Amino acid sequence: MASQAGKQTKLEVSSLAGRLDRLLTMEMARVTEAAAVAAARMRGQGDEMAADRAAVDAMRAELNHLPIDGTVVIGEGERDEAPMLFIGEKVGNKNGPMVDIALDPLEGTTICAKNLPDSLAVVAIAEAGGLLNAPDVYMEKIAIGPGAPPGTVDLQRSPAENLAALAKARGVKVKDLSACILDRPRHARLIEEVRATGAAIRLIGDGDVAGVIHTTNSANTGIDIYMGIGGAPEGVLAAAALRCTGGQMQGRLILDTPEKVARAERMGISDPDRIYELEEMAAGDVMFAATGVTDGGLLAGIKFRDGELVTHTVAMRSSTGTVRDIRARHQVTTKFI
Ligand code: VTB
Repeated sequence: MASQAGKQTKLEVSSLAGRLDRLLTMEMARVTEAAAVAAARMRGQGDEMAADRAAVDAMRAELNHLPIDGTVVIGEGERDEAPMLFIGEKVGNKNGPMVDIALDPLEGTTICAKNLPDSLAVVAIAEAGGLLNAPDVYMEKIAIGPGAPPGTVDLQRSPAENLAALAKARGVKVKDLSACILDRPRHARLIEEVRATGAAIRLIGDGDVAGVIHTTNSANTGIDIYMGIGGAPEGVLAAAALRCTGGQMQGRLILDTPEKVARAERMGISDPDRIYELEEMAAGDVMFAATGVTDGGLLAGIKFRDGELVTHTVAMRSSTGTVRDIRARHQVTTKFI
């Protein structure tokens, strides 16, 4: 019986890899488009909660059309703190494979509330068991784009050592590099150390999913490396994106209280100091989609025009490495109002 069940899972997984993910990648774009449009109505309104709620409602409705038997593993929070899209919630119409879902209907609620750059609606899908079940704690992260030799950056090395290794790999000087870091008091020392090397820094207010993804296209974004401590859920989402684009990333959960260690243990994490490699945060076949809510370096924000609206989405999958840049003009129907 057990081996029968094992076979079944393998079959499902191979069909996900071979067929369904082609369709799902495009369907995921619809999911993030809907969430982004809903949130965009709230841009600059100063109401983070309302913007998030609008995005959550829209994303959930769209997710339930997908032909998947999905479980949210990275969501709006744990069951008792989030009314919808909580960790463990089942989504999809069940006519499809079992998959893990990581989502953030509005990554950068504050950015959206102030209408600043790079707030996104984001979803990632992986084979069941493929995404790290991270608790909602902080994660120390380091990420670079594709093309450098494996192991070029490492959380166990100093910022100066990592920057020197990246500069060497790219054939540039350290002072030619640009690091993206969240503007937080906890990063005072990191910022000082990076400044001492002569590298440039882009301090961002929020939005480190975009911050990490920026490293994969440094020619356009001007960001070569992401460093510092942000949310662990955002870390898993960014890892899913990097699995598709190529690049390197490591993450270490910050489990600095017994309560956090216990929460992580309940999610199956036994070593609180473990450094997760990219493939350990997002394993197997992975798909990722993000739609811009506000204008940013990664994606344009939603544009409302007379009778239509324009969305800008990136949709990608790891099995082929295809990165689709999708600009869509939608007729304004009741669906989007
Ligand atoms: C970061 C940021 C996110 O959470 O992950 C941040 O990139 C971490 O938390 O956009 P703090 O704000 O406590 O530093 C977000 O701001 C999203 O909540």
